[in-house]
Amino acid sequence: MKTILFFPRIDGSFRASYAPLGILSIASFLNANGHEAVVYDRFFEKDSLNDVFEKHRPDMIGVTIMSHAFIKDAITISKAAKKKGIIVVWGGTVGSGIARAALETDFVDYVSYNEGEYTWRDMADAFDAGKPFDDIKGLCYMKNGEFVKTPMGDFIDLTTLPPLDWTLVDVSRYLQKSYGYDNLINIYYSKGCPNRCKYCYNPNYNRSTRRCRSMDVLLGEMKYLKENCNVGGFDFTDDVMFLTKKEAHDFCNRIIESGIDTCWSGYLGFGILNDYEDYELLYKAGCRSMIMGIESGSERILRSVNKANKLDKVRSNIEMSVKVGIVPITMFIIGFPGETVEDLKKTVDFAKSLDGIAHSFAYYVPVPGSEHYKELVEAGKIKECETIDDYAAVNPMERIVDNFTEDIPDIDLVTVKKYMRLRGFFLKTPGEKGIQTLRILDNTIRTWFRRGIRNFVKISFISVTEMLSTLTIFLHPKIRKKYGLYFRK
Ligand code: B12
Ligand code: SF4
Repeated sequence: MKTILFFPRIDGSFRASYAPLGILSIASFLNANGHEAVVYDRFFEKDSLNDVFEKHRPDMIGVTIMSHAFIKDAITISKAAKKKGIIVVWGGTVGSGIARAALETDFVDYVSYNEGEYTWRDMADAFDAGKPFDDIKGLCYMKNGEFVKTPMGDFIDLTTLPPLDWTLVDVSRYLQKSYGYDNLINIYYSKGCPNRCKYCYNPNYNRSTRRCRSMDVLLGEMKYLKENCNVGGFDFTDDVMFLTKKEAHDFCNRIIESGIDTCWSGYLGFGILNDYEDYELLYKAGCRSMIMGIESGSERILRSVNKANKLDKVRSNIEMSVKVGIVPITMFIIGFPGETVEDLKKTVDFAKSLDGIAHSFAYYVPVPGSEHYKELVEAGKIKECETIDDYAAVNPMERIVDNFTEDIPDIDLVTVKKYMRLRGFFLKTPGEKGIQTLRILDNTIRTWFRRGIRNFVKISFISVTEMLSTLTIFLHPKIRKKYGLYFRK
């Protein structure tokens, strides 16, 4: 069977482009199992869909949906494929959760939910053998007007998957600049997380499991990318990189022993590495920055969302990380259900007390499939989207979709977020030559060369508008006073 796996484009997105690991993994697996699959990233490829279908003549296409923002282009791709009589399958983290609405359209035939490798192989085998897809695990489809969801297959033992075939994408397009190092590419070591934070997709999507890839395969890929694709470092997209101190030490020691001279970053949980030597070892193995989800400075909120963070550990882990030269990229979420003004004040105070660190503040958005989402639907606080157009209209994270807090007005949330952004622009973080703004500028200019002048103009416009909009915090002196949103110490 011939397959094209699409990564849809988001018009006007100012986000950096990451390699599409999910569909790259499925394509690598299909090719290793005797089928033919190519990966097509619509952020870059400019050929018309007709030309693409003429060139590859696929029997089936897959579209990944990992954000609502992908839906608009996914519809364009799918409609064009249906006109050619090609079977259309949607998948991905968001795609899995919107199966019914997708299948109620006339341009999606199947939704493959959760991991796609085995499901797609089974579909391809059945297609070649002229058999129906009815009993294939991990599929949703319509039969006689009824929605059918087949049972989920077993989680894949990731150590049995072949290496990602990086020749299926143009690696040079995805190289990023980050804290103190250049030309880094995203890659993954593990999938999932055993924790049960109420706002996260994990307990539902990965059933709170975590699995790792073969370290030999991973090191082989890293070596290949360094030697052949001008890759300077790696950005691990794992939900959480290590569950135990031992795992972290084994990982670092394997990288050191392999002789791959590289730098890397990833997601680090708190309270796992509590000794200074742990951070020294991470640094020795090439770790130069770590994304850390603090989420809230209010212990009450942390407990209410099932987040295991203890604020004393958060502080000491961050301090040790800074001391060895690993840049902490800290994330907070504001506007959790039930959050109060007092909680928000605690979060602002906590963030400010972590000196010299640029924090990322995001608005709380209920993720379909999460515990919170279920609770909010049951409480009648959110109405589930019904049609695919409703889903396409959701704009996660960029604005407040709904306010579920106890007593925090929208304008307070907006002002706090903007303050943190403005504060971050002028910070100089360890490992960087200049202030944060220069790094943002550098990544923006790169889009000129990678995605063309039109995108560059769009992205520059959005970046500048966003930077300027942070200045509106000065129009709200009362809110600044309420939360202490000042720049002097
Ligand atoms: C990298 C990443 C991004 C990149 C995406 C670029 C890219 N090219 O991949 C960027 C930075 C752009 C991004 C942005 C956002 N992201 Co993001 N992102 C991730 C991250 C960290 C890794 C994805 C990945 O590569 N995983 C590894 C691969 C191997 O797994 P996979 O992608 O899940 O693919 C497998 C299956 O899902 C399935 N599958 C996937 N696609 C398809 C397609 C078909 C046809 C089939 C059959 C199967 C299938 O099979 C694959 C192989 O097993 C995930 C978290 C995670 N660890 O997965 C979050 C994640 C997907 N992101 C998430 C979110 C919320 C966002 C944002 C909305 C956040 C924001 N602050 O704005 C934005 C959306 C952007 C926008 N403008 O709307 C959520 C989605 C939650 C949900 N279910 O709704 C996740 C799960 C993070 C989280 N913990 O909440 N993200
Ligand atoms: S938020 Fe992080 S720690 Fe919590 S379940 Fe999700 S991935 Fe795990």
